[in-house]
Amino acid sequence: MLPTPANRLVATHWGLYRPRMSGGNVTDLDPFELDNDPAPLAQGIIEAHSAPSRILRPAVRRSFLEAREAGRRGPGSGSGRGHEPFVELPFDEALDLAAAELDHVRRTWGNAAIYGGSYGWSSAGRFHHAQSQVHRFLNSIGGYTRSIQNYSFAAADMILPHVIGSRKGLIDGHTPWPRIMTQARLVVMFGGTPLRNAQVGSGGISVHIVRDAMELSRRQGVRIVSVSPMRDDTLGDNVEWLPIRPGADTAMLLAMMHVLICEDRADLAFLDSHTVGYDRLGAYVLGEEDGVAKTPEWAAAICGVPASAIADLARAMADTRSFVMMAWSLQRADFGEQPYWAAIALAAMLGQIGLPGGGVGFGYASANGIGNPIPDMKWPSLPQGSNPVSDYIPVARIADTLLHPGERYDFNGESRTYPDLKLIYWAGGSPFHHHQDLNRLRRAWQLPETVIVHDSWWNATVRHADIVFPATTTLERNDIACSARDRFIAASHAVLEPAGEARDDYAIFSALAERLGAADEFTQGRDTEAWLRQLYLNARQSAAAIGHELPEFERFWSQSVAMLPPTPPDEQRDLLAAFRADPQGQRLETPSGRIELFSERVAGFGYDDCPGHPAWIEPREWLGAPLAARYPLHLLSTQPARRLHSQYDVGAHSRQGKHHGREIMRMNPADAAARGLAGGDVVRLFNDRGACLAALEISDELLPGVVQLATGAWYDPAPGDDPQPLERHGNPNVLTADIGTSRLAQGPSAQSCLVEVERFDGELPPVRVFEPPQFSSRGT
Ligand SMILES: Nc1nc2c(c(=O)[nH]1)N[C@H]1C(S)=C(S)[C@@H](COP(=O)(O)OP(=O)(O)OC[C@H]3O[C@@H](n4cnc5c(=O)[nH]c(N)nc54)[C@H](O)[C@@H]3O)O[C@H]1N2
Ligand SMILES: Nc1nc2c(c(=O)[nH]1)N[C@H]1C(S)=C(S)[C@@H](COP(=O)(O)OP(=O)(O)OC[C@H]3O[C@@H](n4cnc5c(=O)[nH]c(N)nc54)[C@H](O)[C@@H]3O)O[C@H]1N2
Ligand SMILES: [Mo]
Repeated sequence: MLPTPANRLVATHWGLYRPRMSGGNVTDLDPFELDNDPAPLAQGIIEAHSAPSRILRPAVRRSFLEAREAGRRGPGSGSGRGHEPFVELPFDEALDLAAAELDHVRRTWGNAAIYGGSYGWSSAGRFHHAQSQVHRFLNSIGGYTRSIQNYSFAAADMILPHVIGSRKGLIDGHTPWPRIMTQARLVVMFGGTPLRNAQVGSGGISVHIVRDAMELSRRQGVRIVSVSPMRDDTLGDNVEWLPIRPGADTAMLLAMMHVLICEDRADLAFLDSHTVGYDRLGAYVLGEEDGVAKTPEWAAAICGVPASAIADLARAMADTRSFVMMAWSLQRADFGEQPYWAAIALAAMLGQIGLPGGGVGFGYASANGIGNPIPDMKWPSLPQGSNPVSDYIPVARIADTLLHPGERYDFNGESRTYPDLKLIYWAGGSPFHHHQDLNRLRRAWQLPETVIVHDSWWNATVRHADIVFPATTTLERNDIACSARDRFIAASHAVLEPAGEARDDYAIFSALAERLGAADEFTQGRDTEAWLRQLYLNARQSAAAIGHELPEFERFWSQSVAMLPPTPPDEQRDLLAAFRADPQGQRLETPSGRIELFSERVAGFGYDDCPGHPAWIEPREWLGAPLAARYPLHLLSTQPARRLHSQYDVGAHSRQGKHHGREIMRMNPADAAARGLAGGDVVRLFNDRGACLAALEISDELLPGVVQLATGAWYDPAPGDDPQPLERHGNPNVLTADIGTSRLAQGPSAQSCLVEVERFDGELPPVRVFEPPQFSSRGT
């Protein structure tokens, strides 16, 4: 299977690239011809291929290996995960050991004791998608405890079905960008539209669309208001910035509703025919429920946006075709369900939901492809089989589960029990990147008997494993890429030999399945090429079902990409337009069939942290909290501009964005002056949960009181047994809190985080995480 050299392609989550080759090496990755706003993220992956931190051979944590060789169970008697050297093993021996661990656990405690949620973005490519591979494998050997939801929008995921009966407007079904920018006159963006985030789209990207959409808004003279603690979230001369205190948007939204109600601007006809609960929510907004009228003055004191600006914006939205956009970040916070519910309620009161280019939608720049007018087609993915184990945990409750097995917790109206997990299997994700309160996770992570990880680099998660398998990267294997939010299918060609002894996840799982008597079920007798042909056949059939012909496999493979046409303007649909046109015939899947501004069901759960209507509930951590007396800065751990999460942090593109080898933290000049800090200083961020270093950039793009430190610097704790070691590299998750958004969603709440910052005057400790770990031979 060989394409002509000029047609070679490599697919990533941030775009398609043409590799330039010389002497068997990749020297450059040129962006795909049709993409006029390509992401520069790709360059890092060439260097990372052979970085010193590449995992070259299977390896086992030393005291774990000693314990097993002596016939002992448990996690080993050494200093613990994340602290010990590794012993490299021949591949077959490591496979035998991993298979024995899986077999022991399933026989002794049952498959439910295996945690295989394995949350994470993996790489683009439908076949070598590591999370699908690990799920398919664990299903083939009897199942596993899974996770539900994601870290991106768990709170929204749970609240939206109660409010509009589905997740439309969150992950799909959005009113397309071109409709908004040609039909609406005013777009209010809570959380802006940071182009840095729109570089990325899960599964891959043919063309980047957000810059074009913003350009269209400028040409059309659309008024854009960005409500955000950060000015440079959105750029353009048609953009006005309304700085807002983080975590306080719900107060502002409620005050806008107050204006609509008191000035008779609420669309009572729409509220009457398409919603329930306006009376209950209205009573709360007017203060009839709790004696507090949610006036613009009330909100201004909370959120910092002037009362007149709040009122004017509400009036302007009522006077013209308007659209409410909200970034996913707002709900990764304490009570993150509330701003989402409030945004829908505001749009409903405006009566614009389902009108051309009007209404509401979420995450428009949180990823490329949201609001992309693409044909409605189901792209193929690797079948995962079925899981005989029914138990699951909400994804962000992993540390709680490990620390509190058997304890009860509330979740979306249910009372559930945390399972007792003995073995953790992770491939394609990095909990020591994505989880909050890493010092707590590190404690919890010591408890299970066995941790098995596949990855390509010695990042923090791998360093906290017992058995490590070296996985190939995108550059080293053939695959097929496509994305639910795009209209391409691409070949991703192997262009390099695997580093060291690295194998595809599929090969590793096939070998384990063989040892565990599940080879046929896992592989179905197919090799990689047979799977790629099968996946492609599925795509061809889906395309044919909607009237599009994709080329046969050989031609596709050599031409490397096939695209479906975009949806023509007259076939593009607005979110909930069908429901607007026919609220009886197109009932929503809520109990009332309508948009629920008050939900009897949610109210019935009796949660004070998520009542029956959108409400202002003071976050545990925000600038108005008592804790702000000690930790007066609100930390926003945004997505990183120079990488995808922690991926390719080892590469040059990401490392060029650091200073003194540390991640850069931005801070307003007033806050820097008050602390005697200068740009370029190495600073220490700290709170009661931990501390990390970062390099200071002073910037008036940020509201005073707010600091920004992107996620994804590989977690690099100082050695030793301090339960809160200094993190040397700039990883915000040593500072964030590991508390569910509410009992309803139990989502991650990373954005609600207070810190203090001081200059770091000590001797600067080196960042060690890009070096391989310490290796030892058996018994030394
Ligand atoms: N403080 C804070 N924390 C956050 C967030 C935040 O806003 N603030 N955001 C959260 C969000 S939205 C998300 S989605 C998560 C992201 O969290 P993750 O998705 O876990 O982060 P990644 O760095 O993408 O981790 C993917 C891992 O898989 C590995 N990998 C890639 N391809 C392969 C492969 O083919 N095989 C194998 N075996 N491994 C592979 C990569 O090397 C990497 O280590 O982070 C969350 N964490
Ligand atoms: N380059 C790059 N792009 C990415 C990713 C990546 O790792 N790298 N990750 C992808 C993933 S998995 C996801 S889920 C998305 C996440 O996408 P988002 O959740 O939208 O991303 P964030 O960067 O956390 O936040 C976006 C903006 O919201 C604003 N904001 C934060 N808190 C508040 C608040 O309380 N109120 C208001 N009004 N605004 C606030 C901040 O100013 C911030 O710049 O990004 C995706 N895009
Ligand atoms: Mo995400």
